Amino acid sequence: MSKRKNPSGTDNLNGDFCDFLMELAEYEKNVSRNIHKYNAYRKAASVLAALDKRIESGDEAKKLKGIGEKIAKKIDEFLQTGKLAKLENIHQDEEAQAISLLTRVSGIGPVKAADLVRGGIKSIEDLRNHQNRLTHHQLIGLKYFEDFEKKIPRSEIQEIEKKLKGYIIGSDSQFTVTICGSFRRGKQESGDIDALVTHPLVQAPGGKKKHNEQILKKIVETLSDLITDTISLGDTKFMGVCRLSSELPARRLDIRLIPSDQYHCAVLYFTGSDVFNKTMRSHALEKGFTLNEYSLRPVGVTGIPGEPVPVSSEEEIFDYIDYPYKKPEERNM
Ligand code: 8DG
Ligand code: CA
Ligand code: CA
Repeated sequence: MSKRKNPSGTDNLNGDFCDFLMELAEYEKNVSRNIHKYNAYRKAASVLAALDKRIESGDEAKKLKGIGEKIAKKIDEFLQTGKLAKLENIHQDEEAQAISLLTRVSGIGPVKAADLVRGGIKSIEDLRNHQNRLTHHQLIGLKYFEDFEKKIPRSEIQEIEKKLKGYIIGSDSQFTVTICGSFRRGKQESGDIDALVTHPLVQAPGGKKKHNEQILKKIVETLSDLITDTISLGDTKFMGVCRLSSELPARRLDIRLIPSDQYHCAVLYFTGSDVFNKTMRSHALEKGFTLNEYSLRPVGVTGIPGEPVPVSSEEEIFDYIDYPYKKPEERNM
């Protein structure tokens, strides 16, 4: 059995089920483009990963919230045969395999991947021979394909964090910098680096875009030691590539510039996990609030959201909606 850990750090006794559910989820997202099935498989995997006992049958699994008839049947099939016919078929399907492969390139989504495969472009080598079909982002994804597949060790992100804070806060002590994503949830490895930055002078959306654009541009300039490529640079978001040293792989880095009054909602949102976010958002709705990456707003009887409530910490958001506070490390659903 797989030695995967579950979110609380103990062995995931259902790791093999989670593995096939996550593989099915990726297939639904990238090949079928069925986001509902994608979410259903991921939800089921997250429920099974959190269990402290091994599931022995589909019927037993079906009693859990988030697992229905179809997934229960797959669990039975897997228990009886050790595999899944559906996955075996997918593995034999050359076109599905090619689409899955191409979506691993940063910037290539399911639609573009299907389009390329239809045009006979099915491998990384094919991409290298047809670079005229790729956008700037996709070209960078291709250039660093091998590097971006490598997970980033926590210790390396800690180094990058030190540098980011040193340069940014060194340029102006009123900046606040938080690395969110799986890093903030305490993971030992991450796929990329999600940095959030705020400053009292950052304008709210609808405010002066040019002003924010200048702030973000200056931030990126102070990081020239670290940043090797820019994918895109706007008034709220930098997407690019950073590298600590020439011996280490290049890493994907996003920097988002957030107005102060939206900072805690943004930190909460970009800390994730996205399954956790979904759970918290639906809890908020039950309590009469709508929660997103920008704000927490009460929803009146008319169903129209009111003005954002003032938020001065992450804990306050939990308080408002009567949700027991969860530390970032407890949000790995
Ligand atoms: P990883 O990079 O180590 O693979 O994991 P991650 O840090 O949890 O995932 P991410 O894709 O970098 O996204 C960062 C957080 O952003 C995620 O934990 C929750 C939030 N988020 C959502 N939905 C989405 C979405 O559709 N796209 C992105 N980029 N982020 C999202 O809740
Ligand atoms: Ca991340
Ligand atoms: Ca990210």
